[in-house]
Amino acid sequence: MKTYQFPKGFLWGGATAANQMEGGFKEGNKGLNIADVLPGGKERLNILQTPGFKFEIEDGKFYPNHEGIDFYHKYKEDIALFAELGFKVFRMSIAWTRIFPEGTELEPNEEGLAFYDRVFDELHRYGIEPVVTISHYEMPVNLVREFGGWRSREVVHFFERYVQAILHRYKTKVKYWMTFNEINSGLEFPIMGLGFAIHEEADKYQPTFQAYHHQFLASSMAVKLCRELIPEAKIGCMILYAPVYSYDSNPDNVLYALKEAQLFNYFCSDVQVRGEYPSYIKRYFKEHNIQLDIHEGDLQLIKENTVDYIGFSYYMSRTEKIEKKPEEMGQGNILGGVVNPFLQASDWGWSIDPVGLRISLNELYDRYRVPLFIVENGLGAKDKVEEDGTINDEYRIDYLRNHITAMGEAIEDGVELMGYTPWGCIDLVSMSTGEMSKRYGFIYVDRHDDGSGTLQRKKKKSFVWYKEVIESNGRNL
Ligand code: BGP
Repeated sequence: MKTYQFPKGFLWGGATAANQMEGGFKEGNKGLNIADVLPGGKERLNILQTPGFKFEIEDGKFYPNHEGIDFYHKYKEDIALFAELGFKVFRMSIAWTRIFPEGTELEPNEEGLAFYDRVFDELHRYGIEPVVTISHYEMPVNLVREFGGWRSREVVHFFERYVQAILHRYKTKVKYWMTFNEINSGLEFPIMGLGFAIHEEADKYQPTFQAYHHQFLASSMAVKLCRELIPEAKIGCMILYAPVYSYDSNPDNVLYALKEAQLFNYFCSDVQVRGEYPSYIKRYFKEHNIQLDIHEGDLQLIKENTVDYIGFSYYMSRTEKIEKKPEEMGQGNILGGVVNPFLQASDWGWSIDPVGLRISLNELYDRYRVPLFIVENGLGAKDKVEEDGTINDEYRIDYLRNHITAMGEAIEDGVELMGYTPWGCIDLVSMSTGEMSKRYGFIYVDRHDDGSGTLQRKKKKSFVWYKEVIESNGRNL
């Protein structure tokens, strides 16, 4: 088998998000965030994709994110396992609501700040660098209710206060930052990314793009503050990237795929990396009657504060044609598109396409010429614990091996790749289903969809394999 040469100092690790793992949803004065008020199961996907959802907690309902996997209390045990895997970095997010429970306070919550101090110190004890997402689907519910989420320009100021507080506090502890998780996903899941209390069909245009303008300002502000406070740090954007293939060589379909890619894959990173609104979006704005409210100085702020690197998630590719027949659509494929006859799919209908990762790396690097960081990738699967207690997740090893091979090839293509943090390195609550049974981890957590389980951690077969991958810097796959 061919072996690959990964750069010296390559950032191998794993990725998580506060709302999907911490639990302790009311501990340490934490306020409620969006994920805290979402149920699990089929209901969740409906909510994410349907207009009109109101954020309230219903008594007696089970909310999986409330307890997560209890990282809030078990972080020492988990970090020891990450250290055993040999992680160089650990991607996590800070829950905004631990620092500013309602989002609007003038002073940060000391208990929240102290929790992340403990986590960062524990990581450093093992020489693991944290990679911190500032906002990962964790907007305070209060800002959603009172301000309509990112529709309101006022939220930029609350966010700035939050960013000030964490950059200041952790300036000696965190070298790698990212602003908004999968910023472009708001085009698919406005509730998670943009914090819309109500999302009517008409909101797809004017309010959505106005909210994006506010997020771009907030992101640029974070970059600016980061450069001032921690000049040696690197701060990136984070996008959900899925290369868009045309279903066939019909030029109309090819053009359609290109337009979909411009809007979904590139619009946000064009602004955050190139520092200006792209030319193609002007026509889109005109056709959908979108007129952004842009204040003096906004465009300059965006221009002067572009990101250092692109963090992105890669799970699947997408195949598009203009006229889609219902029988051509994939089951549960959250990004839409039609089934690609050349690809297999996961149990959740996400196409499995390692070559697509090499394509993505080439496309992104050609376009932007800034370092890339794969901060999410992996296979969601139902794992079985055997009678002898082992978990033989060969399918996950195959998936990851093929994707790491694609990374090796892309590096030979000339792509500058900083690191790789597979998603859900420890099993956690799924974002789209709100369930535990869609697992990604090297570490199994005994926790089930109905909330039962001991929360005990167990190493899967992939644990041993990934440890060896890191130890050999990607040579032994
Ligand atoms: C990304 C999100 C993560 C994560 C992952 C897997 O979109 O950034 O939060 O959950 O997808 O998705 P899921 O949990 O739905 O399988």
